[in-house]
Amino acid sequence: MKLGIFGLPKCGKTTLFRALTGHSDLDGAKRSSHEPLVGVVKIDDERLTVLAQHFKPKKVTPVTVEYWDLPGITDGNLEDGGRCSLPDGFLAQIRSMDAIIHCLRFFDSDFIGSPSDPFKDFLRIEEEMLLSDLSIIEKRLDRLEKDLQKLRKEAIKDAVVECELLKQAKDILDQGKPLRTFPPALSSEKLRSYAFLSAKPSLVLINAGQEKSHEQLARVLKTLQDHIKDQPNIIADALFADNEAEIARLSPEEAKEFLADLKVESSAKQRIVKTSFDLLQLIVFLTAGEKEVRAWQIKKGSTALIAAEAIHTDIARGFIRAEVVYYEDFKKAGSMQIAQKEAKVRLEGKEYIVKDGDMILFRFNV
Ligand SMILES: Nc1nc2c(ncn2[C@@H]2O[C@H](COP(=O)(O)OP(=O)(O)OP(=O)(O)O)[C@@H](O)[C@H]2O)c(=O)[nH]1
Ligand SMILES: [Mg+2]
Repeated sequence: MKLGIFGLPKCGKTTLFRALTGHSDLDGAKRSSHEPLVGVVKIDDERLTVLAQHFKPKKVTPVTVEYWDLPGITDGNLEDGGRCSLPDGFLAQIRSMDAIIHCLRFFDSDFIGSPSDPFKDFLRIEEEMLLSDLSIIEKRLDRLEKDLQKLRKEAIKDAVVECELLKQAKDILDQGKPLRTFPPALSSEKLRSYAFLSAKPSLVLINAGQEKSHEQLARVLKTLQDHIKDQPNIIADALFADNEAEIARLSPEEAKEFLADLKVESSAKQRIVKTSFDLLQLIVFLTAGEKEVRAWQIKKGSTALIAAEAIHTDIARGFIRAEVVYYEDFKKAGSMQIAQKEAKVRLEGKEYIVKDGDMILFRFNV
């Protein structure tokens, strides 16, 4: 899973990146460069720990998340109604992400001119995204309309369907609405291949300074949440990224103490991973044996065949059946033999819909 962090200059992207990845060795030179920073984070999963105790495998492999700190947006002068700009290279990078994390500044600083207004910043960037999507659509429509005369008969039907969809999408943008509110932008293969920015799964994160109270934070978060409440594919949350970046540098024991002092249960890092899974509608299934105990991520609603394919195409090709036991049932039973005796191990076929927490053993034949 690749998540790209972006936002206006100096909104706290790199601080957020550090909070999420625990990276601390970011010197000034690296920070100011326009190269993205990439951090891979292993997702803590208590289930893997329990399974590892049981199977004593050679290897334990958790699911990982890749965070990308994407500099690149430049800011126009607000007073002049200036536009922020999303350069092409930056757009290409954003399009290759599974989801975007939109970082919003909610701290004031002597070095940054304007006072922070997260909601206003959100609207500004969203507007740029709409314009970027609009320009793609207009170019494509232009091309398609020219091509229509030259196309072979069979290809014409496809082009007409695409044209129609693009025109409807353009209408939505012309009304100032993001494409995530246009269902075909999420469901149609044709439109999805454009990777429209305003339809991309988005996690909007308000980065609050320590001087802000929880009440102030709740208020701006609510404004944002009210604004997006009827939209799919977007979730808003808030955090104190500076604090969280400190926590991320501590040992697990120290972090626990620090969190207890702040009277919060878990770090934002864990919460944000969970939110990202929800946003992307991902679930985890598990495989366990003496060689390896491993967590795998797949889309919610995936069949056993797709799960098999996530491991290896050979397993999918030679699929015979899946032996499935729900993790909690296995844990209660204490061993595979007992789980089997209690009839908790089921034999499932290719079409079985995998659930979060299923432990699966694939039987296959190659
Ligand atoms: N007061 C305060 N300052 C913060 C906070 N978060 C980040 N900063 C400061 O704001 C400045 C910018 O933070 P960065 O995390 O580097 O922001 P950025 O978005 O990565 O900046 P660019 O990559 O240069 O666009 C730094 O000096 C941070 O120390 C915060 O919560 N409160
Ligand atoms: Mg930065």
